[in-house]
Amino acid sequence: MAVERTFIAIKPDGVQRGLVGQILSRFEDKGFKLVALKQLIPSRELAEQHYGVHRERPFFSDLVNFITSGPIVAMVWEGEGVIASARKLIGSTKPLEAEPGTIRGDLAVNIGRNVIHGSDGHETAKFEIGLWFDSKEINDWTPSDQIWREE
Ligand code: DAT
Ligand code: MG
Repeated sequence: MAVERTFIAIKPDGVQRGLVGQILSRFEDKGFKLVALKQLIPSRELAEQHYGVHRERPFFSDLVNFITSGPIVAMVWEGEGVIASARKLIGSTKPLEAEPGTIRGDLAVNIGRNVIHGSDGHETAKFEIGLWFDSKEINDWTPSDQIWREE
């Protein structure tokens, strides 16, 4: 399986509730590599672009209001199959339907406060990474224990 990159963001509820550390740990523990990270309060324009596919949905304005309401932690994670695997770690969009053991399954109740975002495919990952990060903010690096991660 190819090495990929995905865009992950801890939403304002995750930051306000002090869940940043344990969410980062889940991706580190799994063995994925962090290649970019920053905290920011998204502008309306950025939020509307990010959620552009949902523009016509009834919840769009609530979603944009929520995501711009405070700091988020934006990240790029790298690894084999990381796009689909991150979605599994995150769990279903509706937290009450998300399996225990997933981030949403363990840490959230409401769909409008579901703690974390993760790209849902190759094209969206590429689009979202480019939207949220300048290429200079993304680091190519080799973990010193890389040999223990490979077969
Ligand atoms: P995901 O975040 O799992 O990729 P999505 O892309 O379908 O889910 O929707 C983006 C976000 O919009 C989601 O995390 C929470 C919100 N959302 C989705 N469906 C909703 C609904 N029916 N009511 C309220 N908010 C919703
Ligand atoms: Mg989505």
